Amino acid sequence: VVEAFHAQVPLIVLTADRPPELRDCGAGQTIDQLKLFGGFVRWFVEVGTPEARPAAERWMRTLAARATATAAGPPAGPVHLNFPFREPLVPDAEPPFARTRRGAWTTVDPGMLVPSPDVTATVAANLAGARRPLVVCGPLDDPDPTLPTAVAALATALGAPVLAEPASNLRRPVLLPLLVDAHDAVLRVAEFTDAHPPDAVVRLGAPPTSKALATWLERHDDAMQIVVDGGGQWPEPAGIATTLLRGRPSAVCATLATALPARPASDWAPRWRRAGAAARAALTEALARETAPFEAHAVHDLARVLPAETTLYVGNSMAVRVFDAFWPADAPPVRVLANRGANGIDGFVSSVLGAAAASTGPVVGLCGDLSFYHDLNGLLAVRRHGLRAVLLVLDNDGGGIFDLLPVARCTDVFEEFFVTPHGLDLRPAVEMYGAGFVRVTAPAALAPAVADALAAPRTTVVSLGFDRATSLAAHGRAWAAARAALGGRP
Ligand SMILES: Cc1ncc(C[n+]2csc(CCOP(=O)(O)OP(=O)(O)O)c2C)c(N)n1
Ligand SMILES: [Mg+2]
Repeated sequence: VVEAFHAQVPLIVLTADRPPELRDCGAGQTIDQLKLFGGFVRWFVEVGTPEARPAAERWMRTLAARATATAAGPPAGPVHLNFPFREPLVPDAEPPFARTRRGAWTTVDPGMLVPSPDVTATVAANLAGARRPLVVCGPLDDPDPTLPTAVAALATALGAPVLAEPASNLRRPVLLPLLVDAHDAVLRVAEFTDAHPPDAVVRLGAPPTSKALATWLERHDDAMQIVVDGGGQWPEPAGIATTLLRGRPSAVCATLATALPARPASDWAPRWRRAGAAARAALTEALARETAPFEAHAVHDLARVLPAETTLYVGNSMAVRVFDAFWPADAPPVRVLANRGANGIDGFVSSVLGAAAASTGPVVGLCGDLSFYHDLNGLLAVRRHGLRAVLLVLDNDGGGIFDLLPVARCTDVFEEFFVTPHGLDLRPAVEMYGAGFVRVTAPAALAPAVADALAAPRTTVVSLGFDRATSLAAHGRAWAAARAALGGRP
């Protein structure tokens, strides 16, 4: 519910409850469910005990229509309906009355949020003066098919390079000529970033996954920072936005693009793109030199073997960061999903299998071992609903991400309370649920294992076993290679 609230996923939560007279008086299996999810729902309704009256049915059906419309947004999100029931908790033999009115009781038009013409005109006039503009796209799962073209039109009109992370779902062919590859690696090189300060940034989607990008944008709070928001949210934890433009993102981008005057050719965007290409080539070479596996091998291999129609669900912690840093711009345009609202590591297996239930193409999940373990029970859906997915588990026996934090120096408590290694062999648990299990410990064996899993008739878990210390050192070598390629000091 929390993730759905933050990620603007329409969700209707129906909870069954005791009737009012059994609440708060020692009755078993009864807790206070009123507004149980606090501020994490768009709407809460205590529905009341059912009544066999035509007016009650009208209310129930109107409620269904309204709850659906509220969950659909904008902004989309969870709606919680609490249904108290009295015993005997079984339906009457015959419905009390039958209606002929079918389908949705009330159809709701949410209207369309369009940018105000005078504000976009002002913003466009200000942007017209920008010499060093950027377009930044954070995690976004916007089904609007016109969005990539609109973003491309805006970036072209601005002369701006596009820093679109793979989870923005905007790395579509129309945007590839404008895209900066490996922007996370580029932004780790101070010699480059110091020489390329932006004076205007247009941002779409959730805040960037790359910490290097997020902190660098934060440092430039003197630049015009325009945040485009389609859903009545405030996707701006850094507090640097100069303007928040609300409206359908494609409409906002297209309107701005049209309002911008032609501008002289500049080397600004090509310089970013050349840096990105050099960084990418250096990362790929660095990866090829590693003989022991680490997370980046998994990302690199998925980019090679996944068909374009794949849904790739990326878990939190290192998975989403390494995916962001190592997924190449020319990878297949898979649909990327990630729980980037609350960034929880919980519920991941269920999230992936839920996507598998709703997808026609292959579904692949990429996550850490603790994330996988946290929702092991979610694997029951494989059997129960006959679902097929590939889960690639980055198994470093604990939370590898904490090696990157200052707490890693606190060696007395670090392993036990932060890394929390479990030492488990996941195979028997996975096999208990009827899924296949493959363990890989050499980089060369990974791509064939994933390809086999994609072709297998059942859900398969591919576990990449590697060492946290190896990963840390390999990451260091990869960033050093990218830095050298961009002329940074070692
Ligand atoms: C529900 C939840 N609990 C705790 C956290 C804090 N947390 C963030 S990353 C992480 C470790 C994840 O370990 P793993 O899935 O193995 O990924 P790795 O860091 O090893 O790549 C934890 C506990 C969280 N994000 N969500
Ligand atoms: Mg781990």
